Amino acid sequence: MGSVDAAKKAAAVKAVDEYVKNNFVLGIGSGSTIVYAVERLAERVKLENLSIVCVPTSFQARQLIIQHNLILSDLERNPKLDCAIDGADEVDAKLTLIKGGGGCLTQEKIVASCAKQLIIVCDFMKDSKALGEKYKKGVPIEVIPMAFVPVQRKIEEDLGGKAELRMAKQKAGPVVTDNGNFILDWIFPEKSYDWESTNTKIKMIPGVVETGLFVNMTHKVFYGMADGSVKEKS
Ligand code: ABF
Repeated sequence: MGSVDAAKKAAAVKAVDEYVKNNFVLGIGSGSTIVYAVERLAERVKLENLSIVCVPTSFQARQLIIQHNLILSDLERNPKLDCAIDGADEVDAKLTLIKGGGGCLTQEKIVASCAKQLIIVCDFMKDSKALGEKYKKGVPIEVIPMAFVPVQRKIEEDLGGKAELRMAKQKAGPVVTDNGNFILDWIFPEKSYDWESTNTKIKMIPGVVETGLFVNMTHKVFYGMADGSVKEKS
């Protein structure tokens, strides 16, 4: 296992060990780090005979829950979560996140908004002073397909930069989310932003479903470090 994967695993294990308690309803995020979190969760459920109900944020998360024989639920049955554990593409000094590199930002934000605490697990490469410093692919924005061109134009005219339609591998067509929508990746031009108001501006554009900016939502971040230790920020 490489040092980045070991870092992801260390962060995920620590977060699950510190935050998951018996009888929790738990949001399960998406991405590669969350795989380690679900593995640890399954281990603890077995060893400690825990009763944990899991609400997925994506098709991937749902598959992980099923593969590990964990209890699968949804927001209809469990609209209130004790905790959500998820990954991130970048975390700034105020714990504002860019999420959605994997295209599941809308479900991830909905699940996080239903949780008492959003716990982020990631490797040291996601830790930055200002968004854009580490993650170069921009802010993911989920849009209704018929609106992608007007949304692109409004973002570029009002906020500057470039809002690129995310394409599938080999440019076979646009990436389609689990909700049947497209994703624009907004490459933003400035070095520093008021992310709360920027997020609101983007969300007000008709056709925008959700943004990958998570502002004031994070309770704690576990960063796995290259030396195997884990740094925590809240
Ligand atoms: C999801 O997975 C995201 O919102 C983010 O795009 C990504 C992080 O993945 P990884 O853990 O693979 O870095 O949580």
